[in-house]
Amino acid sequence: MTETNTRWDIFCTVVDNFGDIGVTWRLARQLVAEHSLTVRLWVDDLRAFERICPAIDIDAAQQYQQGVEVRHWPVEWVHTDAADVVIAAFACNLPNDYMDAMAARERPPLWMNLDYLSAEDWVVGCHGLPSVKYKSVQKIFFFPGFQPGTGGLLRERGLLEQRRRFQQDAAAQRQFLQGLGIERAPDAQLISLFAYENAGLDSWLDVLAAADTPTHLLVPEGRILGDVARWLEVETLTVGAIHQRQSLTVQVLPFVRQDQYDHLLWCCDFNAVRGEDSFVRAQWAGRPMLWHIYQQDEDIHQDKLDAFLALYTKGLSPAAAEAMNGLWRAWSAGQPIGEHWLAACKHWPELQENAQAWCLEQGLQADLATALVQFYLNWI
Ligand code: TRH
Repeated sequence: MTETNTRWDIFCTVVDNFGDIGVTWRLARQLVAEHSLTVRLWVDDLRAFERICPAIDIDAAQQYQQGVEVRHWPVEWVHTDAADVVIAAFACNLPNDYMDAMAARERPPLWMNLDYLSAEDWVVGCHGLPSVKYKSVQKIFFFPGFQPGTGGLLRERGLLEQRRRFQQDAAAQRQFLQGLGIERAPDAQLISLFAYENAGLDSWLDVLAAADTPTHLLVPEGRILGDVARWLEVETLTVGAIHQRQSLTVQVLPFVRQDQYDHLLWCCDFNAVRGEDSFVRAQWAGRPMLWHIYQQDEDIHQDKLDAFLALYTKGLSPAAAEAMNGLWRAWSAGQPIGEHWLAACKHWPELQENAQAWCLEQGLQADLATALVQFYLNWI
């Protein structure tokens, strides 16, 4: 369905953390692997990129990774011709010279702003609308989303089938976990924890430690480690550290490649995730989850959280929905979640079914890369 030989440029400025590069790297790879497109990914911070893709050479101005031409976006821009499709991720500003190169093309490129993910209703109405114009080149809003009429979510071809097979294969899971140094006790529930700093963590860990059943908590290196260390009353936590407190085992994991992180999510009974990309990946895992939303000025993230919760909990009984709402809202507000966790545990089978059903429902939508390509084909 694609026009081969179409050239795409994706521009990514790393604002903070790993979501900006996480999303654009995933998209770039998919456009190459599944749509045979020629893709350049311009990134201003190769160090952040290296964390999710260790093969990156942080000193290279140009390199190929998995078929994607990765270009270091230099402070001093060097003139280059504009591509057929130009994606500015998360409203980043393109170099002036590149904008002129877009305008100089005989046929202007399709210029799109790939926006942040939100479940809010207005997204459906704004997806695909014109944004600003530069000379003859019109910019278009492209919104990812959960509802028909949006750009959908990033999802690689065959991902859900691959995930299902892996979750049915106990030996493959054991082998994967052992590769990360994880020995899972047969009766222990496995939880992954990827979050920003969170004052509400203590109460959760208290409850997990005091529980009758064992929990193995896996914490990838990152911003929440300071809170975990404080709760454990240890000075520091480094990769490989394992601590036991009553029923709770806490283990610090290395930051792994994106595909390995997917497998980790697929192994776990419950995943705490954050930001945008890990949030989506936990949904594809089909297991109950908890989202630490990225905090924005004037609490505007609150509307995003409420909008997602309304969609995600629509199939739950009122009691289970209330428990999920309480848990998610408290966690994102940095409030104690111990009691909310216990309330949610009462509805565990229902939460598991809901996670599966939600994943299947979302899997019926066209994935974001395909939607972008289709948008281009409709546009030309
Ligand atoms: O890192 P994040 O918090 O990123 C973002 C940015 O802050 C961004 O500016 C903001 O706009 C956005 O959140 C909402 O969370 P996110 O989006 O989940 O990105 C993390 C990426 O890191 C994701 O691609 C998964 C990947 N990852 C790994 O590859 N290996 C790992 O071990 C872990 C824990 C994550």
